[in-house]
Amino acid sequence: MPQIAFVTGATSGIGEATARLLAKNDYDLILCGRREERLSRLKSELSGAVRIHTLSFDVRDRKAVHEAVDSLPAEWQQINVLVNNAGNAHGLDPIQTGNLDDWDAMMDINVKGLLYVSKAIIPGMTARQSGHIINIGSSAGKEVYPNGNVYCGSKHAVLAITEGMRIDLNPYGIKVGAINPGLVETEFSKVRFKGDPIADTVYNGFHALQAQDIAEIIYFMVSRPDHVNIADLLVFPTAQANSTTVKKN
Ligand code: NDP
Ligand code: 8X3
Repeated sequence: MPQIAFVTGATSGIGEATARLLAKNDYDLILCGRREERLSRLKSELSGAVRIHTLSFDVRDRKAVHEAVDSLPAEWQQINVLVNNAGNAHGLDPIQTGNLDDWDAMMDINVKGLLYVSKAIIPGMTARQSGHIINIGSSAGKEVYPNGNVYCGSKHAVLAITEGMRIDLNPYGIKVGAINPGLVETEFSKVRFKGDPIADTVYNGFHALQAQDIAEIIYFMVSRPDHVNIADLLVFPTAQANSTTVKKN
């Protein structure tokens, strides 16, 4: 029977690349995001050899998350893999001038949204005593950089929650791991800089990670044998040494 993967943030970037790669590797997919037209397009494109089910909800909305997961038809309920990927940075300001709406967005989406989705899906995994949860953290969850304050806080929280999940779900044989990427060229900077043209310059002058690079790591993680759990991965583009050191042409 094909495995079922539930991918949040599948409408662009890392989530979309992961959806494409898992589909190529015979996973049936539950794809989530707010932009319904993108979900429908992806569904038409990927359906065929594998089955695709789409769910449109905002991960900040606790009720919507639970209603979406509860709405899954019986044949979609045995979720083998959860990729908690939905998230973004909002703004890049010093703490003293930070925007409260940006702070709310980052904590509500990156931290609480991840928790709501996990809370809805984990009971099925504990009941079946199997499953694999992969949380997309960030190098910003391992170190703090100037003006990164709250985004870094949200990703440090993702890492702590990942470790907590791994401990608490250990008796159930559920694998839990995190991938913590550095700079990946996606729509991330467009969101962070809210349409400011500076977003187009972030990946200039060096070869940034691509969404496909992270998708390949996710596939590597889920394709390990049963006794192997990749718990925590930090991955940079070769040009990047840490959050503030990037070798540019
Ligand atoms: P993108 O902006 O390309 O993708 C973000 C995805 O998250 C979209 O599919 C978006 O879907 C979804 N999303 C955002 N907010 C919500 C919400 N409120 N409810 C539901 N879905 C939401 O960025 P990336 O692919 O780069 O980001 C994916 C993850 O990777 C994030 O967690 C990010 O923090 C992390 N990351 C990114 C790095 C980078 O440099 N790009 C580096 C390290 C980590 P929609 O708008 O349709 O809802
Ligand atoms: C995204 C990478 O360096 O913008 O998590 O924080 S960074």
